[in-house]
Amino acid sequence: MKEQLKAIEERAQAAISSAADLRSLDDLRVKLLGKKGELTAILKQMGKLSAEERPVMGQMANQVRSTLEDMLTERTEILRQAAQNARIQAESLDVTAPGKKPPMGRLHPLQIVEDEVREIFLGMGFSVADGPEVEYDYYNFEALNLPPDHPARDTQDTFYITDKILLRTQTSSVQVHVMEHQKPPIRVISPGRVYRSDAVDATHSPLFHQIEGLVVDKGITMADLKGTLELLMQRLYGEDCKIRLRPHHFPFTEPSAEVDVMCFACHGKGCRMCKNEGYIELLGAGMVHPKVLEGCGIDSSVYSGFAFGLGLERIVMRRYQISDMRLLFENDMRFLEQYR
Ligand code: 2NL
Repeated sequence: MKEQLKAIEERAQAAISSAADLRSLDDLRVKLLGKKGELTAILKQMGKLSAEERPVMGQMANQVRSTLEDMLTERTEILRQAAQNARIQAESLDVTAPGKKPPMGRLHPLQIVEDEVREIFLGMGFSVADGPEVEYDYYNFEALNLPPDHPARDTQDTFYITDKILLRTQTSSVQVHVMEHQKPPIRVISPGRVYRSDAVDATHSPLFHQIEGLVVDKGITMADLKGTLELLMQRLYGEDCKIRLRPHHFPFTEPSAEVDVMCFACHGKGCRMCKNEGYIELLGAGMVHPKVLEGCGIDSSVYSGFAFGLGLERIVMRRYQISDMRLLFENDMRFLEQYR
């Protein structure tokens, strides 16, 4: 029995000092000292001993028990300390580590160029007018000298909601509202979304963006129109940029012109980019038709004005050399991230 106790103590010592964590130490405590433990099993055999031997063995068993308890306590303390150190290590915070950058949003290329055009016109004394995208037929067509049977009102091009209400096909409608409410002098631009029933391809989208401009005052001439647009293009494309006006027809202006910009790739000489023209068509413009002025309550014998309309997508595509309009609407971050 003495030897058994000695053996238990030795095995326990080895097991306790090699216990790797608090849980295995707890298992050991039960195995050694528990009701079904090794030491208890020996104490149960005490009955077989003689009266002289019993107290000696009893004392020895108690000594072993208290040695084991001390060893367990000591090891528990060591392991608890180690666990705490590990946790402190794991939870420690390096306050000098560089921060994580939050992902920053950025402006869409359409917005970048729209803002630029706004700034250019604000600098020339224009204000910005806003209006509804769902519009009465009257403001989108009729007030602009497009009577009900005019081919430009073809249902193929226009999203009608009822026969009197539609999605605006141009932002001229906004300027008609301005002319109804404001006496000349008028200097406004109206940027915004417009809608046409076009199939999607590299140069068409049923939703696109337009910036229209309108100036009405005494003595406004075609020279004001040309000077204003030339300044716009020089600001957008460089000081050496030239423009060219070609006769055209719009129902809402007379005379009307298509405005070409000198090709920035070849400076007018002719190249692949401009299909050997030297110039690239960019917008439409003209002197506001007297009928349009009169319809808005402006006396056309006193006042005259010019107006123009440009497609924002076209300007953006030219600026950044983007060949497919769909890229502007797909919202692929890998594409959009390139522009600032
Ligand atoms: C184009 C270019 C244009 C206008 C828009 C306009 C607005 C009012 C009165 C007269 Cl309120 N005109 N806008 C003028 C000329 C051209 O847009 O290619 N349109 C089909």
